Amino acid sequence: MSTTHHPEQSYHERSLHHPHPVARRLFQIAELKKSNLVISADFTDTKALLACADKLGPYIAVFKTHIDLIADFSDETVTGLKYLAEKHNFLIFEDRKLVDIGHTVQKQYHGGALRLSEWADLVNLSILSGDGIVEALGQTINAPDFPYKGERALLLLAEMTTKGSRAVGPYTEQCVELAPAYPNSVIGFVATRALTPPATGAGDFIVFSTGINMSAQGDALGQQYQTPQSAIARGSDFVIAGRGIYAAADPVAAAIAYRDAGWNAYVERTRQGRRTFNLR
Ligand code: 6AU
Repeated sequence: MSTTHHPEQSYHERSLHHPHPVARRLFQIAELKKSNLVISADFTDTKALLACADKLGPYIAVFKTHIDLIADFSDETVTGLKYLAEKHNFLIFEDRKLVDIGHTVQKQYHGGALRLSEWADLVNLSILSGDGIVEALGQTINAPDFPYKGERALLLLAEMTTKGSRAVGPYTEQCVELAPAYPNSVIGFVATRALTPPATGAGDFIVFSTGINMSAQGDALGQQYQTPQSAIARGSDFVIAGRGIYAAADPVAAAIAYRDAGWNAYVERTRQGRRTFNLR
């Protein structure tokens, strides 16, 4: 492994230079709310999902859903999420992990039972099936008659947090190689660390790190955690926490603590004006 140091910019500066409008909005929200926190709202009914979005909305940059967990998913879910995203100024990230042939994912994403394109600013996908999935979803979100043109973007699931994850090595490297070919759709990665050196404008890939918890090391089913400080120090841009926040005795206090930990770590990193990048 070789470690190099690269100059890097603040969220504000990145919001000015990023070529994709969704990325610019995300950086603006982070800067405005002083938050790089994403709540992973893994609830199973609409009422609990919307209550979480309303209660924690002020402290987060992004609200992450697993919409297929919502047993009573309906128009009310969609309308409520869109209303609260507007009210609290956050983006919505559907953690759908699309992975199939292009023809199928287009239908899973646009229309279908879950209507992801209507309400999810961000959706993630795996490139296990190759480039076709990225090409297909890119075609959908950039089609001239797509109603949310310029308002939707993709994240590549480049690494996973679980013990024994196979999303490593050549798989991760292919995510990094492929992303620059899709500047109109791919804005970043789900990964445990920075995968590319910092860049301005084109080539600025935003890293979302999950597996974030300030008090646990993991769970009984293979999840492995790092702290917000560790993820940000390793070059992550946004930290995703679920049970560490919503299962805490006081979720608002937990959200504030995670937000402050993530933000302070970011301030510290950008104060140094550079971040470490480990090629491996
Ligand atoms: O903080 P937790 O452990 O309660 O929740 C972690 C959330 C869950 C997972 O489905 C998701 O993050 N996740 C992901 C994502 C975001 O794609 C990838 C991964 O490798 N590990 C992981 O936990 O909603």
